[in-house]
Amino acid sequence: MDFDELDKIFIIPEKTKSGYGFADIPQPITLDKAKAVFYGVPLDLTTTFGKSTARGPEAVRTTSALQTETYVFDEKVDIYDRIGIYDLGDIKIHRSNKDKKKPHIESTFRYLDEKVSSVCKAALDFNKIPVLLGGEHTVSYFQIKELSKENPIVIHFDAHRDMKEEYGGLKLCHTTPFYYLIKEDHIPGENLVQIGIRQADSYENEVAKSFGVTTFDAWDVHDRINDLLSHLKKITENKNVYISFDIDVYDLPYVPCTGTPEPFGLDPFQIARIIKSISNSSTLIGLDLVEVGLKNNDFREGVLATQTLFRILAHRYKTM
Ligand SMILES: [Mn+2]
Repeated sequence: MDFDELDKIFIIPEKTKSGYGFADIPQPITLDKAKAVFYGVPLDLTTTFGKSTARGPEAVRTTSALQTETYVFDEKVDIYDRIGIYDLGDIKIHRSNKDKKKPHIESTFRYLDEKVSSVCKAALDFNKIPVLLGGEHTVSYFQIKELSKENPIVIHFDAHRDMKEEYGGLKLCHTTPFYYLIKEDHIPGENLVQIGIRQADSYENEVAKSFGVTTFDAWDVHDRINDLLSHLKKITENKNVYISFDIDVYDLPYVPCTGTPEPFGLDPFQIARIIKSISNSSTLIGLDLVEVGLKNNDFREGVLATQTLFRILAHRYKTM
């Protein structure tokens, strides 16, 4: 699999709604020189409450291109001196003009499963890190499934477990990906760490426990962050690491546009400390940042998402 063969599945960044590539800089980075490949999946199909995550890639591209500097202040490094980033664009999603009927959802998911798998395969073949910008959290399922052969520790930042068995009559949807990743044996529950959780039903909590998932809920982060930092450092030593980041892990006032903001959330300093605790001997193999929204021209969430991506990518991993 080659990236050239994938060309036709993408809308190039300049032709997306944003009109910019991620963190556009004067000297363009070639795919050849890039270590991280960005791509957007602007899907908002099964979300039920706030609807705006289809504009996530747009929010991130626009703020990263127009507002944020590429110098990562606390890491004292320019992001491009640490890691080359190439933006592939958005996966084309053919929208049905019918309302959201179930067969449409299923066929869209089948299509995305195939396309996301192809991007991940190409990334692995060429030793690059796929960075998926959502879109609703369902899209993470396709990427993690494909990368699960690398046996990563999966670090999942979220207000929600996303571990329901079904929701509104749907199996795979934005509240269920982690249930199916474990249930279908793509990742062992013991390899999943959920951080910042503060909304789940009792069934999800039981499922997480029976799967052997490690949880540091929002109160654990608030009350005993040092336990989390030392745990993360230890379990990621010499391991492959995958990060799935739902922007709603941040506290409600930080995320004005996401679909299901929750109080009692984390602040950016806590997130930065948690990211820094990942072992330097680990290898980042993939990343997704999902549920970023854009409403009323409010780009605050896009800035936060961009700066979070910069922190994750500027962290020192083994192969960088
Ligand atoms: Mn969430």
